[in-house]
Amino acid sequence: LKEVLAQKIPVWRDEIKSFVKEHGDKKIGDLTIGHAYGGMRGLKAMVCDTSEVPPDKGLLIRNTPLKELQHTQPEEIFWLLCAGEMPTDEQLADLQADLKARAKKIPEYVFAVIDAMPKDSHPMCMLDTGILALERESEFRKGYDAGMKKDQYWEPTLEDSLNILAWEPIIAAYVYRRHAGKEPFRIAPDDKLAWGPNYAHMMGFDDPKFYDLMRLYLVLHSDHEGGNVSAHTCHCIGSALSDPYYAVSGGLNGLAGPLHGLANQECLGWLLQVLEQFKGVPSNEVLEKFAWDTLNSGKVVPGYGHAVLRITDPRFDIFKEWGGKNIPEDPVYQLMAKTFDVVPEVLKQIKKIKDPWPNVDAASGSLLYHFGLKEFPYYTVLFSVSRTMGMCSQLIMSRGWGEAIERPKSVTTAWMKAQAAKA
Ligand code: CMX
Repeated sequence: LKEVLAQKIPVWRDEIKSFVKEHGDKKIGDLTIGHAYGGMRGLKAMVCDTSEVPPDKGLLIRNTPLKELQHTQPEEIFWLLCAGEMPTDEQLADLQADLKARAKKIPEYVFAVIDAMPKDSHPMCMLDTGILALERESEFRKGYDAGMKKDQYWEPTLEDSLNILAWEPIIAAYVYRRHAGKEPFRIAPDDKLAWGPNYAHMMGFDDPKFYDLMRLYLVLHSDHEGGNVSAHTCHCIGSALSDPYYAVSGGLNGLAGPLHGLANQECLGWLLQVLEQFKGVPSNEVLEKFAWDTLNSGKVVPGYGHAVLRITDPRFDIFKEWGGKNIPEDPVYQLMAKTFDVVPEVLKQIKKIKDPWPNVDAASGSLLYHFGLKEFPYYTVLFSVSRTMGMCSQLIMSRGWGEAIERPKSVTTAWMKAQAAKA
């Protein structure tokens, strides 16, 4: 991968530099007071080449629709995110062997750091702390301290990223077993398994169907362009030339929010509450009333809506299809599928909601639950392991073309009011 990027990155860098030199003063949009107070929604003010999310199409990874990538391995997706093309079989085997070799070198102190935390600390906090603790290993920081040139920044960023990707499933599996009180807390990796199935194995799951679900889960959550909270946070921290351990850990802290990655835990809770209250899958009418009750109590219906998408999330479709093939009789799966018929029609009646359709989180939890992964607070950790591929590939790209430190200008409400009066 490093050899491929060494060919491509200088070309991309030159292209971007001359593009910005020639067109840097051209206007690409208008900025309103609403943007500044409204979470900068839709504002085109950052660049991400690894993936994009057209509101009417959903995720494209390097221009390829996700549905065309659903049978791949996550390692292939990481390659695609970084290099812009799929690896050959030989390149894939090389990356997989590299990750396995790195996994063997995980520093032992990370487990002691996690062991110092109470067992009921949130799994996301344990994971983020583990990644942050490993910052001592950063090749980027060592290179920077030794006076590395700007053109070389991407190389140790790749090196750190590969170590993080090799080590994170081991830490995440340890967090799972420790948090759930399943001894032994550590299960050795199986060298015969690929990255995704190996993670499942280290968590203690060895059903081939679950291996496949984990593979799919890690593919589907890998990236979602640059402006979402986790990617943007990681990008912002990285722009200060903080190394990937700082940046990824920071991004994951953003993923831990209930409006972002934590929604998958909340969504499954919502489905189980329905099953418990109605002693099984209720009728459409009952489900509709339950959705209205949720909304009228001031809560969101988790798993529905999106800041960018305006269609059913293709990741939801892919998971739903996988469930239909593999676990069609499961009641939680059946309820999840039924909510798809009911909830959008309810949300469409609320004018302010721009997207009434399900996002990825509406489906994932029900599938995990079927296989016995019932510890909801853990679900965002799975999301994190996958999203690390996106965050790291975005960091490698940014360091590759020498992106500037982020520094938007904030203004006061008094300034905004003065602007409004002038306009
Ligand atoms: N249930 C109830 N209200 C909803 C809603 C839902 N599922 N989706 C949006 N709304 C509300 C918003 O809370 C907002 O209300 P206020 O103006 O009173 O604050 C209003 O509708 C307009 O929101 P929007 O412009 O359509 O959507 P946003 O970009 O503001 O928010 C999101 C997007 C995902 C946070 C929101 O749809 C939501 O809270 N959904 C439920 C949680 C969820 O599934 N999150 C996971 C998203 C996937 C991810 O990024 O990880």
